[in-house]
Amino acid sequence: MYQDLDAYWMPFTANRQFKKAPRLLARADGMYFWTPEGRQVLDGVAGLWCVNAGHARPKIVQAIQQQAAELDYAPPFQMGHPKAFELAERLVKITPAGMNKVFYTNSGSEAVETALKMAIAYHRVRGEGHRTRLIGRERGYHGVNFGGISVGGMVANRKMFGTLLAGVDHIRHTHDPARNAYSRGQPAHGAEFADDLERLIALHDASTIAAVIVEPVAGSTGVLIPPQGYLQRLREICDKHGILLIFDEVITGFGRTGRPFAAQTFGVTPDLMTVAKGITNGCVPMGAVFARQHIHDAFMQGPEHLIEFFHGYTYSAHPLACAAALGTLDTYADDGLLTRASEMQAYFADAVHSLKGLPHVIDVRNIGLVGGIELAPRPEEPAKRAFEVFLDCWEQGVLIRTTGDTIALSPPLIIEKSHIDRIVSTVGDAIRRVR
Ligand code: PXG
Ligand code: PLP
Repeated sequence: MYQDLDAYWMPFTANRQFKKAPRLLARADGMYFWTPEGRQVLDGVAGLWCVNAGHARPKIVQAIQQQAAELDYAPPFQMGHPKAFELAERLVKITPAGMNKVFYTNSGSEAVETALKMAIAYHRVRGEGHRTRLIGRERGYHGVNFGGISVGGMVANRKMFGTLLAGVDHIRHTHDPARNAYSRGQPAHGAEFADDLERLIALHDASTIAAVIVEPVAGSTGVLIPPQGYLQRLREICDKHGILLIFDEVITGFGRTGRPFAAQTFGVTPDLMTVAKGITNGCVPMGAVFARQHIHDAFMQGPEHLIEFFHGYTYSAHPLACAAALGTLDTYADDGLLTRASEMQAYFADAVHSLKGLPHVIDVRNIGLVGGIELAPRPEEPAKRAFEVFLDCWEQGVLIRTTGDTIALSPPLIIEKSHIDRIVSTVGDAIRRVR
């Protein structure tokens, strides 16, 4: 095995800790990873919320292999290739009604930048160039580029990086454990948190605001489920004031909450939607923005030989990504995976809520195949207790994720009840073992 770990500066990783005791993955199939030594590890987090159909699915593998041999690259500016168009047509068959335009990116972070620029430019092409402000939410995660960290609400991701984007403000988050601890599915209390948007509109005036961006379910900041009625109320306020609503569905997209998109699960349609991760089952980097027809159409004016939207990436609609995405949609359809979370969620909810009452557990949250188990932080050592649970589970052969002192579970959607039992019992044992 190759042992020199020095040169690689790892992303979102405790580099020194990792290099003292590396955790390497060498192979994957179905619900499992294997380490270079051949130890089997059950995947409780779909890689990083992305491998929704499980690992090494044949149709995806073959699609990528064939595409590499047939057309390795095609420039995306002023040129196209057939699979980019085929994929867009397939995607808009599963998006919420009316969201029928697709703009490709290579990651969730790029999808967010694209959606924010689209929103500001949309108002400008309609003669409302004064609408430039962007509103995010506390505890939001929208990737790591400057727009995304500006509208995001994770302090650690923002504080090191200067003044960020100007003209951004944030509504309050929806986490309310005093009223909502141990809710199954959507919490009962907190629709009124959406009214915080009215406060910002009163402060800045609606005519200055381009868009509001939220995750329907906040994943990275600890699995925060929207209170009943909250997203509906956000939608109403945006409509009243001519503000675009952007759902960041990078985690919730492609079946995670029981429908293809969380917009459908919660019955609220945004104007723009960002996706990534599950679009290719994590196999080739890809993201996208879905736009409503009227957003796209607003740009389609002026002389026809001129570019309408000055934006795009060298690798937008990369042939390997498009092929992987088509193989992924086939696999999701073959196995009914875009609705499988709704079939499994009652069993999954019972399992994660069985952890209530264990030492240090202060809340359990769930929706679809997402679970959050929040631990009390150890005094003076925030995040350490959950990280020790993560390490303990790894030793026991189960991969989980932690963010702060919350354990996040987001298994591949092919999961069976026996896997759920194994993941939750391993997490429970680990929680009992850490102090
Ligand atoms: N928006 C949301 C809602 C996300 O969850 C991004 C944007 C950025 O996507 P890219 O592809 O640029 O990473 C994400 C990514 C975690 C975790 O542990 C979650 C993400 C990324 C890394 C870790 O919860 N989500
Ligand atoms: N930097 C330079 C110097 C470039 O020429 C380009 C693209 O042509 C980029 C950055 C952007 O790269 P990408 O399109 O892969 O995002």
